[in-house]
Amino acid sequence: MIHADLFCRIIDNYGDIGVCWRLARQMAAEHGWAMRLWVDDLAVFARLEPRLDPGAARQAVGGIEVVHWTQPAPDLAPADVVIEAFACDPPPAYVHRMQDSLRRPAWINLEYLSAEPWIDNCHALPSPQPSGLVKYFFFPGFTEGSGGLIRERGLTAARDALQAGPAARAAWLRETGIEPRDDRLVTLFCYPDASASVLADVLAQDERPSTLAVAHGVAPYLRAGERGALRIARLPFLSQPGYDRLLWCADLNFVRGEDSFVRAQWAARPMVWHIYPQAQAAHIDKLHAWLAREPAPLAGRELNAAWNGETGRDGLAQRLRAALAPAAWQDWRRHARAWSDRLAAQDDLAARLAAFCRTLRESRP
Ligand code: TRH
Repeated sequence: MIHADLFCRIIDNYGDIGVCWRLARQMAAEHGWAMRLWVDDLAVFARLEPRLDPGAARQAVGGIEVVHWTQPAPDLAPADVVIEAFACDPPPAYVHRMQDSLRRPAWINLEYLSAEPWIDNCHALPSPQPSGLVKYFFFPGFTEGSGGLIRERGLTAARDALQAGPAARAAWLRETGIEPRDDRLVTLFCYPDASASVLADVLAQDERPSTLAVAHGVAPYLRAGERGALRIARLPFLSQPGYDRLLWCADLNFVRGEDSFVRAQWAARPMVWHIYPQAQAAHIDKLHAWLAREPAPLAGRELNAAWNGETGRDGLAQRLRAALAPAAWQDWRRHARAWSDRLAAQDDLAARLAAFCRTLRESRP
């Protein structure tokens, strides 16, 4: 059995721990790895995983060992595989112990997801360290040449079952506090600078009635209630599987960051991505790299660009109306399914990571 340490430093929000918790569970469940997850902020983690005790230094949750990554760090022997998420640098004393190990661990830096073409050239490259250890880049991505996307076994089948069953859909919506209706369901998870009020205005004036399900803590100025053709519902913070189900139930998903962005692609429904803002507007290149790869109809691509601030509020309203117009909408819907199927035909990230680590371990003494 492979023992792995996965290091997660929570920079902000839920994406860092969201990705790591998902990956830890999948490596254990599908590849039989014994996972130890190091997390520096257990309070944030506990929002995502209510079974977690934020006061415990070490604990087992759902078969995963969770270690509170304090300063100084707990003095633990390195595992066979060491994964640092998003270049978070394992503790120096731990790295010294890696150096001294009889059989040096396979060391992976799990990078941020990007659709940029250079990813394929850098994925799996070695990065020799001053210590003599070698760290390997692992780049999640959309191509066969990248590290792939996190997708649990059985995920798309579970999605298909829910999308094919109106009763199951209605039951799940009720559980989240939304009384199901025969209208357009839009979910909203975005950063504070999104023009969410424009979205609400356009939906309120649209011919077709909509429900806008707003994620916990997002756009607090959008109060629950009805106006025009729009009903606004405020959601509690859902479990990760629960949030997946919500995305599957919806007609259109507004998502953000990294993990919800990937999950919306598995929902196989039209989606709008609010990308995490970076210095020097580096995120705009990333956004366009994804739009160039993901061949959505023009109206969908233009809406994504407008949602990320490339047009003013009027431009956004106009693009929203264009994307929701019946012919454009049907086209976008068909496309979203085809794009999701195309991605799902590739090996998932966990399978690629397991294979990569196997090769690394077999090639060293
Ligand atoms: O929360 P995010 O914005 O996370 C991040 C961080 O900002 C991080 O620093 C940055 O590096 C990264 O994005 C790119 O968005 P993200 O990535 O979508 O993560 C949200 C997680 O929260 C995801 O795992 C889904 C989960 N979630 C729930 O479990 N329940 C909910 O109700 C919602 C709305 C989300």
